[in-house]
Formats: sequence, structure tokens, C-alpha cells
Amino acid sequence: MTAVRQGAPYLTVALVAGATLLLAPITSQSLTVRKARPAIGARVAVVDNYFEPRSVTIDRGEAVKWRWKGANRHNIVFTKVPARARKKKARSRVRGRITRALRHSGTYRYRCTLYDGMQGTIKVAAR
Ligand SMILES: [Cu+2]
Repeated sequence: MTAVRQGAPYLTVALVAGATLLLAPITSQSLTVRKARPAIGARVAVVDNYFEPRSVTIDRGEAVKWRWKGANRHNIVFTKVPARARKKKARSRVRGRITRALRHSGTYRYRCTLYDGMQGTIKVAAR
């Protein structure tokens, strides 16, 4: 009886502390996700020796996710981007993935500089 009465306040403190610990990460995580992660509008496989699919269409602000799946090294170099958009690059590699949000509508063209004819196109709709 005595033990229960003494233990109750500690139990309450432990529950409140536990609830705070559980809620804090969930709240900060959902804020971070909304800010930092654009929706994936298209996925492109980087294989030997082409991009699959070669052409994709996404909405403005969405991201394209490339995933390296081949045995050869490949890179991504943009050759044409809409006005004010930056030409981005991905270094030559065999494995990995990159995700890039595209914030300007228009047509983006890119290629792998290691293989002739290994090119891709992204059409970004104004939405
Ligand atoms: Cu390549």
C-alpha cells in the first residue's frame, strides 16, 4: 500500500516525460519533411548505357530521382536548362542515387559524357 502511494508521483512524471519524448521527434520531423523533401515526380534508372526512361515529365517543384543500376560508370551533365535554372552535375559513379528538385518550368536536357547517345530529357510542366 505504502509503496504504491509513493510510487504514483514518479509514475506520473515518467509518463509525462515519455509522452514529451515521443511527441517531440514526430513534430519536428513532419516540419522538416514538408520543408526539405519535394515529391518525387519521376524515377530514372541509370543503366548500361542509357537512361530509363529516356524522357520524363514532372510538375514544377517536383523532383527527379536517378538511381545507378549498371555495371559501368556513368555521370549526369545538363546541356540545356530553362532560363534562370542552374546546370547541375552528378559525378561519374557506379552506384548511388541522387534526387533533384526542378523549380523552373521548361525542358531540361542532360547526358552522360562517358557514352555517346546516353541522354535524357525532363519536361517540367508549369502546373
Ligand atoms: Cu553513361
